[in-house]
Amino acid sequence: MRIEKVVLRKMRMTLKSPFQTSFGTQQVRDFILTEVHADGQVGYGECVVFSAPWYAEETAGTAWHILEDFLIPMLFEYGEISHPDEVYNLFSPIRRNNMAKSALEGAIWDLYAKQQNLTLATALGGKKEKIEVGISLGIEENIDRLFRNVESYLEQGYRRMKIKIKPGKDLEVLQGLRKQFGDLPMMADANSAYTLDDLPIFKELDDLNLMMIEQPLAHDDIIDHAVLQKELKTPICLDESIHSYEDAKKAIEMGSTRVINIKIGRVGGLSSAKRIHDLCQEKGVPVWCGGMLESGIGRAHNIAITTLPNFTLPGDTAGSSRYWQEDIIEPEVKVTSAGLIEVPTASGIGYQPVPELVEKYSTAKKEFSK
Ligand code: OSB
Ligand code: MG
Repeated sequence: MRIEKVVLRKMRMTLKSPFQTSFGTQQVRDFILTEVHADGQVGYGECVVFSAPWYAEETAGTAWHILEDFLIPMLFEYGEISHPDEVYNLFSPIRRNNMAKSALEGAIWDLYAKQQNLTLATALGGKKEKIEVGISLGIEENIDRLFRNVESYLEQGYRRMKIKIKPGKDLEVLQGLRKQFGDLPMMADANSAYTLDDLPIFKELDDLNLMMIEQPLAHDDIIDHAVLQKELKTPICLDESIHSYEDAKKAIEMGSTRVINIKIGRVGGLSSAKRIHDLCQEKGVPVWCGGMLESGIGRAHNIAITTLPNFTLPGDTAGSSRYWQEDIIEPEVKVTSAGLIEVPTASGIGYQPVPELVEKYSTAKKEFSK
């Protein structure tokens, strides 16, 4: 395929309720949608940036700049793409900026799958018809609200709860949930809020039979995580520390992580996500798909990658209604009462963006032609 046109859209959507992590609270989601056009077909991608560089260094502003001034010109310069795997290498002279890269690469994967008349899941090599999902619950100032959230999402079918923690909102909260909800599959995500000085807290968390503790220490660390992992029976799962195949390889070899959260945007696209998946499978490290509070477009990509066989743990890809009053795709992503999402069977990402809704939530649009 030869990409003839790229469309970027700045999007602004508002979450149903504020989402609090150890690094801050957000309710307004500023992100970018990408379209790539070739041979009369369109592929869609989502750039999963936030408005501020708290989770990662990229923002909606930096990603737009990198897309407009570097990646899109490189793509037009390149010419014929025979397989989307080529795009990761094409973009490799640009350091990091993985979410910007992934937004274009994902759209190219969608377009490629549509041209082959395959679902994106099948094009990636996935075989599952249903995927198992969990839900990520933010920190709540009012603890009763968190308990009510857990109860209500359990009723809706979600079978695994991820609870955000930060110093002062950790042990007591999780002990309370354990007491109230018994052996519910539960894990914690610290988003880098702790240091090795907090070992006593981790020792106590270690008695709660958590599925894993996600990114307890610094976002750029793999050494201290290895030290901490040796002290714990609970697996550590890295999120923020893993940006590439090489990062995953080093963290596994160091013993810093026993599970990896794969986010397509954080690792620079679907091809990279797939390589990390394959490496983890080879090393006996289970993976799951993380979330970035995506719209339906990004969510559809997450569903597709989760069909690969080593995504053996439920991910954070909850249904559209957990986030949005109205999602921008048709049909919405639905979670069954058994905590499953049925993988769509239409070609490409398998969901259609609704033009009026995409328009409604767009704050800017720019077209680029070769
Ligand atoms: O650490 O996984 C994370 C949301 C924003 C930034 C970072 C994270 C998260 C989540 C929510 O945990 C995942 C989701 O529901 O999309
Ligand atoms: Mg995380």
